Amino acid sequence: MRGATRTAGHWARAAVLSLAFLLIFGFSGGAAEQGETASTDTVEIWFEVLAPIDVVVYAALETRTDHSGIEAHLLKDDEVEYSAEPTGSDGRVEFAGVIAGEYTLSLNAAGFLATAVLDVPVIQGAQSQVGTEVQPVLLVAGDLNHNDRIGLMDLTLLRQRYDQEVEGHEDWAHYDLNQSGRVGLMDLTILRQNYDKNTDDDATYNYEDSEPFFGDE
Ligand SMILES: [Ca+2]
Ligand SMILES: [Ca+2]
Repeated sequence: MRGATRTAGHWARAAVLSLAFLLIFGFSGGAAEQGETASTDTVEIWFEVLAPIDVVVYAALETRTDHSGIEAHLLKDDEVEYSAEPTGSDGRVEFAGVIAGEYTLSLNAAGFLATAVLDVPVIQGAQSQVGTEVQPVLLVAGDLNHNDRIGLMDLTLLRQRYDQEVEGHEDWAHYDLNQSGRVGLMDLTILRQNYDKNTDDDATYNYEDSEPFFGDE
């Protein structure tokens, strides 16, 4: 699988595909014994119905031009079903071989509000997409302690490192919200602008209701 780790969903898909091969093989074998040619129409239909589906996501980190390191998961009933590789600088995520259904897309990055897109449909025979290159799902900057709210704790943490270079400090490098190499006035300004924002009210979207989560590609 490209871009995703093997989870329960992967093994379920593998089981379904194995069953499909058995059915196709059984059908063809039975036809051959009776001196007939196996129907290629039937084989094509099976492959179309069971073809793996890709889900493509475009995400972006507010205030940054490099959107690396966003972790993306597809959840069902609060359980992680698929995990993608963290994004590269373009913020693109790809889940491969997803079974049809409705999922919650979860996006996380250090220093940003945890973000969710609810009710993402994954439909047989179509590529699902969340966000576009032009309008990616934006992660809100400033949740330094990752407690789903931008507030006094984050402000306090930023002030503790104010006017310091981040090089060599992996544990708090994400306080540098604009990736300037230093925790400073711009980071403080960004955090203040987003003060009081939280995941429930400001970073939880419903695919059915919200643009730009419909893909147009
Ligand atoms: Ca916080
Ligand atoms: Ca900075």
